[in-house]
Amino acid sequence: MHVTRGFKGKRRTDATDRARLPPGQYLTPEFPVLTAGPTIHTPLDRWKLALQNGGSLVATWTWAEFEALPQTDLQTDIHCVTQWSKFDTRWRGVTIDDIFRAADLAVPPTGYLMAHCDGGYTTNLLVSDLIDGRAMIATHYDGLPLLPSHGGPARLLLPHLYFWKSAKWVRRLAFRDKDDPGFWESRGYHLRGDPWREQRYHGDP
Ligand SMILES: Nc1nc2c(c(=O)[nH]1)N[C@H]1C(S)=C(S)[C@@H](COP(=O)(O)O)O[C@H]1N2
Ligand SMILES: [Mo]
Repeated sequence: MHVTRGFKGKRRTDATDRARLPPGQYLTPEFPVLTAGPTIHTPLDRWKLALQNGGSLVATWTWAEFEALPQTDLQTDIHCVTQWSKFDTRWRGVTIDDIFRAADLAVPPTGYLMAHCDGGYTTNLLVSDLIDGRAMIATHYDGLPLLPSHGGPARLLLPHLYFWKSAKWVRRLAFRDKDDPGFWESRGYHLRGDPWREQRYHGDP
């Protein structure tokens, strides 16, 4: 647990904080909003999540169907490539494992996937970065429905990669044969974006 009260507790927390911060990051209590373009407002009765393989549809969920999938709570640190990190953010949603399970996908058909969002944002992902409890589609933050500014009604959450990978207003996950770059990745950012390896820009190791 994280101790934030009292002088001794504060000093101990500071040392712990540094160890929890990836290289080049600073800690903020704020929750900045970063969007390339306007905030999207999608009514729930028009919301659907689609899982695709190439051109073909594997599965879709309406909002009601999606809400009926197993729900998982996750408390985690998040790290933006613009150098802010935020500790102990609390999310609720459906893990990608449970989404694949609901689609009867015992074995993912490829190793790559593109996330597509309302508004046109995309990000490329390795399937291995999405499974085994690493990622979810989050619908709640801090016990409340996710605000539109933070990607509500539903966003991807892969906290172990830089936050640009956590696509807001996600609507479609599409398996692909190769790791084609998404929105930021085709504008000079790293294809994977591991904050602990400081994979910020194209060409970083
Ligand atoms: N659809 C969409 N998702 C997005 C973005 C975006 O512009 N559009 N920005 C990304 C970036 S760069 C970051 S740092 C986070 C910011 O999430 P937040 O606004 O909830 O902090 O969302 C990511 N997901
Ligand atoms: Mo970002």
